[in-house]
Amino acid sequence: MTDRIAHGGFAPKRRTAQDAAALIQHGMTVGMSGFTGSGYPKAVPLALAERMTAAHQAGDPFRVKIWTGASTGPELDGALAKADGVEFRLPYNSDPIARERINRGEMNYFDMHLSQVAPMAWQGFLGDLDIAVIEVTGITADGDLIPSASVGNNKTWIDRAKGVILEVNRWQNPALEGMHDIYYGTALPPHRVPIPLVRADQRIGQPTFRCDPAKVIAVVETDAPDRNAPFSPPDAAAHAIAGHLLDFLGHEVRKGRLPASLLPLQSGVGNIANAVLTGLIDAPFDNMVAYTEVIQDGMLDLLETGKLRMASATAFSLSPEAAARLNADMGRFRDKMILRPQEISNHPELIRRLGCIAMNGLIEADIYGNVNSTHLMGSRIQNGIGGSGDFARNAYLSVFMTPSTAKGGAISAIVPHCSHVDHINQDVQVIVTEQGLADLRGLAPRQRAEVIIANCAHPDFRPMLADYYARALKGSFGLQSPMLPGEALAWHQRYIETGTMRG
Ligand code: 0RQ
Repeated sequence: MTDRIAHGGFAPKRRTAQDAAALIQHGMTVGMSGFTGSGYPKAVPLALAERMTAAHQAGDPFRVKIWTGASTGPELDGALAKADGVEFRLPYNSDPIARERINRGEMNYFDMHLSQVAPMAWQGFLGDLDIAVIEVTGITADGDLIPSASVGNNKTWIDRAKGVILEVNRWQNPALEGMHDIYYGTALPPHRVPIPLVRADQRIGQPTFRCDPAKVIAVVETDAPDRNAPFSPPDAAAHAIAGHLLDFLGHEVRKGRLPASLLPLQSGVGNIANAVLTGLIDAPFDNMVAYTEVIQDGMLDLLETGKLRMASATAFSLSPEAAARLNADMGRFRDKMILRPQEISNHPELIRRLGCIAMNGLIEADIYGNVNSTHLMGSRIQNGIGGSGDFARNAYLSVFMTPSTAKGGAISAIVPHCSHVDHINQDVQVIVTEQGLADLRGLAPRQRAEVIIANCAHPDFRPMLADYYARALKGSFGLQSPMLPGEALAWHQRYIETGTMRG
C-alpha cells in the first residue's frame, strides 16, 4: 500500500481505472465528486467514456445518469458528453461539450439550487444511487477518507451509494488533511434541528468522511492536476464594476448599515467576481471573512494580505498559478480555510443567520430588477443557477453584476423583460454594471425602472429602454409593473433573427 492509503483493508481493492470503470453499467446512476473544476475523479470517468464509445460502436446502448457537486473538468463532463454517455445530469454544468448536448436536446439536465441536491437525494425521488466515484487525498489508518480539493456532495454520495469507487490522487496536497469540516447532523423533516454554526470560522463536524470499507468496491491511484482554468486579467468594465461596488460598500459602512469589516462575503464564479475580490485588497475594510461556495484567486490574494481573516467554502476554483501558490504554502493557508459539504456552505439557514453579502454574475436583468442567470435568449442554457439562488434569496445584501452589453455590444444586458427569470426582483437588491450601480432596496417597480435605466443601461440602449418604458406607462394593462406583453421580448427575437438587439 502507498503512504496515501494507511488502512490495510483497502489493499485487495486496488484496481486499474479500466477495471473500476467496468463496474459501472448502462442505465446506472453514478454520483461523482467535483465542484468548479476541483476534486473530481480524473481516471475512472475517462475509462468509462472509452467503454461507452466502444459499446456505441458495437451498437449497444451505454448511458448513465451523473450527479456531481457542481461543474467538473474535461476528463469527466467533457469526456462523458463526447462519448454521448450521459442520459441525465445534475446539478450544474459549465463544460462546453455537455452544454452543447443539453442545448441540442440530447441530454436531460436538472439545473437546481446547489444547497438542495443532498436533501433531494435523501428524499429519494431522484432514484437510487448505484455507484459513487469520489476523489480523495488519502485514506487514514482507521479507514476514514481525507477529502480532496472540493467537498461538494461527497458525504451524501458515499452514504447513499450501493458501491463506492475511490480515486486517491497523489497530486492533491497531503496538507489538505484537517482543512475540511464534514457535518453529519443534517436530517430530513420532521427530524431536522438547527445547524449549530453561528460564525463563518466555526467547525461543527469532523475532518474526514466516514465510509464503511465493505462498500468500497475499487481503489484507483491517480496523480493528476485539477482543471484549474486561468482567469483573464480584469478588463476596464470589470474594474469599473468593482469600483462602483466597493464605493457602495464604503457608503453602507459610513451610513452604519454594514460593519467596518463588512459581513461574510460570498463571491460567484467568473472574472468580474474575481476583480471585485482583487479590488478589496486596496479597499478600507479589514478583518473580513468569507462564507461562500468557492475560493478563487482573488480570495487567496486577500487571505495573503491578511485583509481576509478566513474563508469558508466547499471547493477551490483556482488558476494554475494560484493552485501552485496554494500548494507551495498549504500549511500556512490551511488554518485560514474551511471546506464544508455544499449543503452547509450554501445552506439558507446559515446564509440568513450569518448575513452574507452575495455578489453574483448575471446574464440579463430587466428594468424591474428580475435577473436571468442561466438562459441565453430564454432557451439556451449557459451554466446553471448554481449557488446564486441559495445566496441571493437569503443574503443580507444581494448584489448582481454584469457588463452592460454582451457580444461586442450587440446585446443589452438590461432588457425590458428577462427572457428567463432565476431571481425574482424581491431577491435582487443591487445591480451593478460598468455604467453605475442601482440600489433597489425599498423601491417600487416604477422607481426601480427609472434607476436601472439611468444607472445601469449602456448609453447605446438607454434611449430604446426609455422609449419602451414611456410607451408601457401609457399602454400597460396595469401600472404596478408597466409592461407591453407583445413587445416585452421583441429585443430577444430581433437578436435571434438579425444578430443584434439594436433597433
Ligand atoms: O458567451 O462565451 O460564447 O462569449 O454568456 O458570459 O461574460 O463570460 O460571463 O463568466 O461572468 O458568467 C451568469 C453565466 C456569467 C455566471 C454567468 C454570453 C457571453 C458568453 C458567458 P461566449 P461571460 P461570466 C456561485 C455562483 C450562475 C451561477 C452562479 C453563472 C457567456 O455568473 O453561471 O452565479 N452564474 N453561481 O457572451 C446573450 C446576454 C449575455 C450573453 C452574457 N445577455 N445574452 N449572451 N452572454 N450575457 C458559484 C457556483 O454556483 C458554482
